[in-house]
Amino acid sequence: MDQSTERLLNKLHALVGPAGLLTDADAQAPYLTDWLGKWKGATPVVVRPANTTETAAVVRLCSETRTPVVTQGGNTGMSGGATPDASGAQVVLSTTRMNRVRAIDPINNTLTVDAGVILANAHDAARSVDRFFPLSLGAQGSCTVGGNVATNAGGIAVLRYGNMRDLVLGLEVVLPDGRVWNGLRGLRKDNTGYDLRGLFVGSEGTLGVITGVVLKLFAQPRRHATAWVGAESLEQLVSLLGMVRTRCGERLTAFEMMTAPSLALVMAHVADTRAPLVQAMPFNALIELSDAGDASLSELLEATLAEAMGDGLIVDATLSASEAQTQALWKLREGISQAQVRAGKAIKHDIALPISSLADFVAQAEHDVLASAPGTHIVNFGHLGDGNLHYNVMMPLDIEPATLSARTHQLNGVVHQLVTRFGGSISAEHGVGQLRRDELRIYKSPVEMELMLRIKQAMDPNHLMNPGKLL
Ligand code: FAD
Ligand code: 2HG
Ligand code: ZN
Repeated sequence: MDQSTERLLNKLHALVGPAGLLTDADAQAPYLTDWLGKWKGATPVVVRPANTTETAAVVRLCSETRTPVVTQGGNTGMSGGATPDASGAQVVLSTTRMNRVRAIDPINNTLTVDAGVILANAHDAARSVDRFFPLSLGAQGSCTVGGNVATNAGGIAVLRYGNMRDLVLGLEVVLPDGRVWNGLRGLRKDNTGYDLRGLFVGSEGTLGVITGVVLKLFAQPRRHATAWVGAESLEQLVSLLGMVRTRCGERLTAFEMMTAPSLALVMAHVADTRAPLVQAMPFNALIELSDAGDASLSELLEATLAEAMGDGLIVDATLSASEAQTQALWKLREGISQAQVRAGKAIKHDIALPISSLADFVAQAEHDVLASAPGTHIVNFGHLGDGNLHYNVMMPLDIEPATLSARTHQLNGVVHQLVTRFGGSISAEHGVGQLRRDELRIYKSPVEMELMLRIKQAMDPNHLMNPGKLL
């Protein structure tokens, strides 16, 4: 260890104490790679401040010593945003010790938490006052509220409640020079200038460290109805989405799509999964209604699906009859990421398209991907109700790194050019991180890139906050 690193570690030790520093290689290891095992990095130290004051002191010290900072929450991100680079110069700042619920206000319908609070614990806190926080995703047992803000996370209830951007009322942020911006307001209306809060949503650790969040709460749903349906084509599922929206209104809470290969993959690689009791079909959807009142949702969903079947939109459907059946259906959907990790290397595309273009896009993409890489296995699933597909292409587990890299480059070009032609986005909900950083320049306009770079320059002139990510 050189002298300047040793001095830095001594100063950090004085700021956060021994419980706040990890220097041992084994203890650091989980912080130096991502959930997918795709990126690996190095760091002189993982710092784990206990509160905003300590975070501010750490960031100020890093600013004075020109030390780059990589903020990390639950480390479940899918774009490599929380992994330091291999230089060994970047300090990892983990928010996981900042895990207090600060305040709950059931009259204002707000929950104020430290940024390191795990999403599932925010759900529990809301439930403790008979309220509901709706952001819901497969990683909710590990991801943090701060990470959800920093990536503008989406998940399965966006079509009803919006993504994280719509669910955050206020933020507290440690700025790159160590000052604290206290924007922890629980207001639905506040037209006092530029939307600073909005700037930090989706900023992926490049503009500051989020330390506190005010979340919007909703009425706790009391009734649920869940169904699995099978259809011949994606056009039919898109029409069904329109019909369910019209018939069921805002009670429609989730509309998730899985192709037959996605379903086969999860059943082959995730324990205790079995096919739903419907005919095997090329396109399947998991639909959920929920309501805070007493309406009988099962009857409503059953009648809607019977009409859809009568119209020839779906071939078969089953309504969940118990909580256990509902969990089993959701396990099929939420196990797909894990199944992909076990089955091979996935070349991932987290894309958004206008819902009206989804079916044409998928037909064309299948043609183009198979023409470019014959025999390839496409795993296509996602949040149909948001026009968000996880359009992943599987490669074998033992593929050579150079071959994987060439294939990734080739297929990213094929899929993303088509996404652009259809007016879509190359990153719907997982963020840019390292994964899409270089492609961003191709698919965003020069004006957008320049505006983002100027904001970065104004807020972080020394480029110390998560360098090498997003921009
Ligand atoms: P991390 O992975 O630790 O960090 C992600 C980014 O945020 C990094 O750039 C990091 O620097 C930055 N960051 C983290 N905390 C802070 C902070 N306090 N201040 C500033 N910057 C910060 N995502 C979805 O949107 N929808 C899904 O349905 C979904 N499903 C998933 C399912 C599985 C099984 C897994 C593993 C992931 C899934 N994800 C999904 C991706 C991931 O869970 C989300 O991106 C989540 O929001 C990341 O939170 P985190 O705390 O783990 O952040
Ligand atoms: C999901 O919707 C996540 O399950 C992960 O966003 C998607 O693994 C993926 O590609
Ligand atoms: Zn998703």
